Amino acid sequence: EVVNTAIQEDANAIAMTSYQGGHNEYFKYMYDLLKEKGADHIKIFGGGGGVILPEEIKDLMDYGITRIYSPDDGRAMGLQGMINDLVKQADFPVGDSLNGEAKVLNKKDPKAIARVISAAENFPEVAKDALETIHKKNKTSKTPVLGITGTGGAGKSSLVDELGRRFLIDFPEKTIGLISVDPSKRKTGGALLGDRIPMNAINSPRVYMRSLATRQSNLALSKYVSEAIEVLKAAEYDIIILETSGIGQSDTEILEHSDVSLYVMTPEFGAATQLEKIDMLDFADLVAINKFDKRGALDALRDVKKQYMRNHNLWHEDPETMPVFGTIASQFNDPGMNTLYKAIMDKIVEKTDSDLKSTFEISKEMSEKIFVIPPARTRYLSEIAENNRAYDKTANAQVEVAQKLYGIFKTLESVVGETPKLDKSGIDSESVSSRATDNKDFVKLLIGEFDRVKLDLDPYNWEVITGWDDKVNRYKEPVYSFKVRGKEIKIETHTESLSHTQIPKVALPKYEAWGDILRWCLQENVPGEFPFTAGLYPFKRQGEDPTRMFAGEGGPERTNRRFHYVSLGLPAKRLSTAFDSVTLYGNDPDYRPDIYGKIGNAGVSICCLDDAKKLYSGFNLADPMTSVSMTINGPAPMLLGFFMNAAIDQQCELYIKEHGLEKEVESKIAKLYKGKDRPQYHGDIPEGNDGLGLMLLGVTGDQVLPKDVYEDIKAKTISQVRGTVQADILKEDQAQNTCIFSTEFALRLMGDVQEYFIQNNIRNFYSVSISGYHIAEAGANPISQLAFTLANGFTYVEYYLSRGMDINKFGPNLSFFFSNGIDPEYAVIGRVARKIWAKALKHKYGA
Ligand code: B12
Repeated sequence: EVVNTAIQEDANAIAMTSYQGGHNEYFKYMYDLLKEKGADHIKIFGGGGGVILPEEIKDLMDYGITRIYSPDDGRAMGLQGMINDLVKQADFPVGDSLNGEAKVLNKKDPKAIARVISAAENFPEVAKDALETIHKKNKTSKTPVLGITGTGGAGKSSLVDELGRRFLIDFPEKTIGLISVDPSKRKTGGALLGDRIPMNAINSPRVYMRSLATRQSNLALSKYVSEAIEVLKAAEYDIIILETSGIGQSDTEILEHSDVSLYVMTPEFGAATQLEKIDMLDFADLVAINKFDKRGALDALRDVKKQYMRNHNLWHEDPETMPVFGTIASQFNDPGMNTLYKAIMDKIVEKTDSDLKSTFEISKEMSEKIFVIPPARTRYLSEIAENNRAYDKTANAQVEVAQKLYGIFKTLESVVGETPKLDKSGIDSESVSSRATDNKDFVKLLIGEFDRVKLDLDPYNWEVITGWDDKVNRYKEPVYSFKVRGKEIKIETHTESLSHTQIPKVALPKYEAWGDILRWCLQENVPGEFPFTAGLYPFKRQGEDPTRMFAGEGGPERTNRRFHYVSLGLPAKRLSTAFDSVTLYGNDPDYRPDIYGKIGNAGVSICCLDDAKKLYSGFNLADPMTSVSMTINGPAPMLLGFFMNAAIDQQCELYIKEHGLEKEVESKIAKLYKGKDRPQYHGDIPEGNDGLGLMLLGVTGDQVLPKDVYEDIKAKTISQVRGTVQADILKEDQAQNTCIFSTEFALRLMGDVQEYFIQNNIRNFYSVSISGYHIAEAGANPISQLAFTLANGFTYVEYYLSRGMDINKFGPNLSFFFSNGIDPEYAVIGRVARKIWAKALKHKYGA
């Protein structure tokens, strides 16, 4: 893809960052491919921080890579210095000589096409003869040109991509030539030819695309556009699409170059009178109102249709028949895009001699955005901020009340000479009045005042105040017991120091005033109690260190050996799995030279169930002391499927052994395999691995056990497994980029997984690890890291709620993961996160 792009664009150089390993193979393959395609004049520049070692840099540069920049280069030259160095070596005009390319254009060799266009652009004198031949040849050309223009940011490139995709499906044999023109900046003369970025359909041998810069100010088209079109006509493409940069009045220039024209705008054109100023509404054959999901889209559609009628003197026609279409190009199989595509093709057939009669089938639906978050809920982040501020405000007001009550209480104590008794309703007035002698009236007044003020105190907060001493005492007891998911857990509250001093694990503040106590309980509190500032559970888990055994390199056996090595003899196995980039991007670790070097590099390669079985073999995945985390996102549902099935098949294996069914099962497997080789664990089984999970390599439990037995084992296993799958697709979009599906589709998959978790009682496994780490590594400070991460978490909450899931059912399956650093804010990142999350979940979402 990279090499083809560079050739089509007649690029001078490719600049590439490679951090994932496999750079030696990758860069050399790129070089070889360029050479093979006769394009080794294209220079390759690269970088990859410390990942590319100095001796590798030398080796790559000896091979022919122009320059690999190292971190030392970064330090010595600075980023700008490196860019300047790259540009200096790559900035020369191409196309200074032609060698008969014009004569072979109809072979559609991208290199020849690209070169003739460059010559026309950079060396008109050199290209003169070739262009003359081309012009002569084109006199009989019937290739239609579709011109597309419109306002900047209207989504033209995505729309062109969607039109191209439909064309390629509609006409399985036909080809597209595409020219995209981007504006040159007047100040620097440079242009970012970025129209390719949103295009996916063009990665087809039936498409040639070339970007051009306008090279002149205030104009939508490059001077050389007509020559580029001529070149593509001579190359005998079946349709030519010309997309322009769209800057105001010069839009109409496109009409000179096109047979059919399309104007692309958005609903946000301002007042209807603004439409008077759009020249293209006089001339365009068709109009698309893209981003039709924006507010006011239907009004815009009506206004533009009316304007079109006015401009074209179609007063007596039905407005509905005007060629104005609402589209959402960013949406898969958008009905509006389908209608637009069909209308364009019909228009091309009507206006030109081409044989492009479309058989594309369309429905009568209108473009309607399928929202992940319902439009009525888009203010959720503001609502959460309002909710949490309201909580703080109420808390402060309650603290005031509590402090007042404490003042009265202390006064009473002083007047009566004894501490008044407290009960559920307030002060036990009997006990106090009976003691009061000379000051009866005053005491009565105080009690009355106490009762009056107390009306403003939430009964829950009164319990907090009156329960404080008990709470303090509970942490003074030697053992604290609490329940987690119905299981009673007992934990020692103190550790003993060298001098036999008892050090409390949880030390409560020595407050006496009720306001202080209440503030602390409402905003901090002990671990395990709302708002969970100090932690989710009353105490840290015992018998399990808060460490993970992190591994991932090579194939599953190698990583399995490493997992056993790092966890040998430890009671808890907390396996954390890093996958290689091939797995992260959902690719098949096949004989593909572009990914070959990355397989098993900086992560383990897992591409099927058997790989997962080998990876975790010898660890009982259903054991409460085993927990597995998987750093996987794009293909998370698939890898989770591998993991769950590996766990189920382990339990099937234990069942088989327990019931002495080995022979029977072996013969069933032998029958299934009919003498073919079975998958196996390669190499020696390491110390600590008892082979659990390897019996059913190549088959699954349901193939060898009765259905009811298998279903029982499955249901039990998946409700027992412990761990986390990262799966946070929003942060992928924002920071890490291992996206393999659209964000919408990936979110739906996440929702499906969560629904499955609820239906199947999967309580000990987190369906997502909402990740701040990646956001931090992409440049966020601790504050913005937390803000983005929590926002992502709340987005999942809103989305799952919109699918009808119960917050109390999916809430426990959500987990978070943050990055740490040396700024003091990091020291409190978890506390702040828990506090914000808890207040929102409880008070906004009713959890
Ligand atoms: C930040 C980071 C991330 C972030 C990236 C966020 C983002 N949006 O940019 C996140 C968290 C997403 C990430 C993820 C992963 N990462 Co990472 N990551 C890093 C880290 C810490 C810093 C890289 C960086 O940006 N440095 C800052 C840049 C500006 O400096 P530089 O790298 O030194 O580059 C200089 C020059 O080389 C030059 N340069 C670089 N490229 C180019 C290109 C051109 C054309 C030019 C002119 C110059 C140039 O300019 C730079 C300025 O001086 C490195 C470790 C490290 N300290 O290098 C690991 C590291 C690269 N990651 C690594 C790994 C394994 C991963 C994952 C595969 C982990 C996993 N298994 O899930 C994933 C892969 C994600 C993916 N999409 O493929 C490994 C790679 C190991 C290997 N190849 O053997 C590293 C080395 C960490 C490690 N030691 O384990 N990572």
